[in-house]
Amino acid sequence: MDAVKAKNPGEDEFLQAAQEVVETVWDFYQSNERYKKYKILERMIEPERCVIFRVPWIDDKGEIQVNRGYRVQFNSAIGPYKGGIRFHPSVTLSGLKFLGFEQTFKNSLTSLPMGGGKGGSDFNPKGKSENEMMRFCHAFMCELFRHIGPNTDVPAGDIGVGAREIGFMYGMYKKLVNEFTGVFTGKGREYGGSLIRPEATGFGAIYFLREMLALKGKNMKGMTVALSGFGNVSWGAALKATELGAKVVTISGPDGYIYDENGLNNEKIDYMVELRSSNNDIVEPYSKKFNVPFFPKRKPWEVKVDIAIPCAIQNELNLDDCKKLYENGCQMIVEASNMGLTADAATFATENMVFAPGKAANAGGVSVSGLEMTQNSMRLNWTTEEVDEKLNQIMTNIHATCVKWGSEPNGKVNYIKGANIGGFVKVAEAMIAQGVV
Ligand code: 2IT
Repeated sequence: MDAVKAKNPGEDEFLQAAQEVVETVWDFYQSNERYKKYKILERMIEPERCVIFRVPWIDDKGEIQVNRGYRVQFNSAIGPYKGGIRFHPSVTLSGLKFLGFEQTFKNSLTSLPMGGGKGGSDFNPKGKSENEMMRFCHAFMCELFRHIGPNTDVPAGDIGVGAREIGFMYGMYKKLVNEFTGVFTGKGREYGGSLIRPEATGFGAIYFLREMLALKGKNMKGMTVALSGFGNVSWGAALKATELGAKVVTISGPDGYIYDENGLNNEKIDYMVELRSSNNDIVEPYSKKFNVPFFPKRKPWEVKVDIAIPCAIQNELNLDDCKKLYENGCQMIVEASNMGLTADAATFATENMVFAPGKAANAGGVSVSGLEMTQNSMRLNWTTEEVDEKLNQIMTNIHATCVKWGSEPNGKVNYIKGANIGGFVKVAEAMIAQGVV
């Protein structure tokens, strides 16, 4: 790690993700002479390629704006680079390297043939008009198109990038290369998108949670759940958790959180979609509409719940939050966001509760992306039931992989270790087979 730190100065998020993997796979790695001989860990920590580019565009006032675009192509040992595009003012190279690194392990865990990548821009979608969104997406793609392709790199959405933005980016890609291919996932249904893709990350996290509970002889019925965020991931998780009999009592935004004692229902979950499309990035209107308390500038981790599911952004749940949850009787934390817990919080949660890391628990999104790629290659569409059943099976298998590699002598499952070793093995074997490239 000293060498990694020296080579990547100031990249705190990337170093946090790398440190966690190095720590948890270390004993396993040391016990395998081949991995050491081929310097697999050293090579895996170095991205294959990072592209950084200028994105100039013109806003509604006619003024020129300049943003920075990125695509981190982390690892292509087991398939084309695959991972989302994030538009958020917090986007940096360090952030995208952490996400691309995690994505490599996550995609390996899905068992589908996808390498790891991530991209994005420091562009802030908040308050932008539809025309501005389109001009920005087109400008972004005017450079990105030369680095991606259906067998090279297949982006998707992430924070700030939904079906609308994917449509704009896909349109410009298609115009520039003059080819209709499955180069993006998360596409609209009309032009190759998969059913269940919007729900997939949230549904997958709840399927994973169902397996965690089953291992303890429990189920979702009557469990109270705190969610953060009110975007796509939070929405899908709320939908499936509610369907399975749990009571979701919080959602949140950058402005604070709402506490809905009676729990979300279908009408309220539908309203989450409306809130998101307003593009204001605030959750407070929910409290007015449904007459429930709103806690400005606070995080939902102070309420009494059985299960907490961070669904927003990296490091959104710190050690203090984690201790508060624990003291209030929370038994499980499931990361639906990528690296939602700070490193010390993840350690505390693993030691004192049951904790599932994002690269295992939120793999449902990219799994259905993989299924979208399959459908595009076959030029046919599966039904809702077919896709959902495959997603369910993939999440159940990822859980089994975590149990296989993460079971401790005391009977507890260390899901961080299980996910990291489980994801590592396939990529490592493929890299060894392909030689020093
Ligand atoms: O973090 C993630 O796994 C995603 N944003 C989804 C990536 C994808 O390619 O569907």
